[in-house]
Amino acid sequence: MERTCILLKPDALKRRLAGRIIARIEDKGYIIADARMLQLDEAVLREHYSHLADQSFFPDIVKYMVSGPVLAMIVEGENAVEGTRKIIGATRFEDAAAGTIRGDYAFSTRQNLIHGSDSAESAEIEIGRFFARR
Ligand code: DAT
Ligand code: MG
Repeated sequence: MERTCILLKPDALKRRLAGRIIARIEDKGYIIADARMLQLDEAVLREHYSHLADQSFFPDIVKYMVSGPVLAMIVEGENAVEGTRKIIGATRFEDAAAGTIRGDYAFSTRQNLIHGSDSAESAEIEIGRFFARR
């Protein structure tokens, strides 16, 4: 059993895709172990996206990610980190295969609907970051 941290980003909620995205995660056999709506701020995004802080597009990511609430979830299952990233699809929306969440719904790389942790270690850090607050 492994845990991962999933965020449904502001565009997923604004476009009312949350139900369909969660259905794909559940259909694959994963369990939604916890969930909460969060309004993120720049400080937490600087931590969460520290690997991108030097990129020219970083301010745009922050602007987008604070534009509305996100739905943070703890998702559990065998190989949950790798398995959910397969369902999510590639970062660049042009590269995301049909049948993946980004491949089927995203039309922008910045606004690519969903975050999934990239390792079991980052999953635990992210769960601490988003589920210890408030
Ligand atoms: P992922 O979300 O697939 O783990 P990442 O961690 O490399 O990808 O990047 C985090 C987010 O930053 C990504 O979901 C969308 C945004 N992003 C990454 N590369 C980008 C780019 N070249 N242009 C615009 N946004 C980008
Ligand atoms: Mg990432």
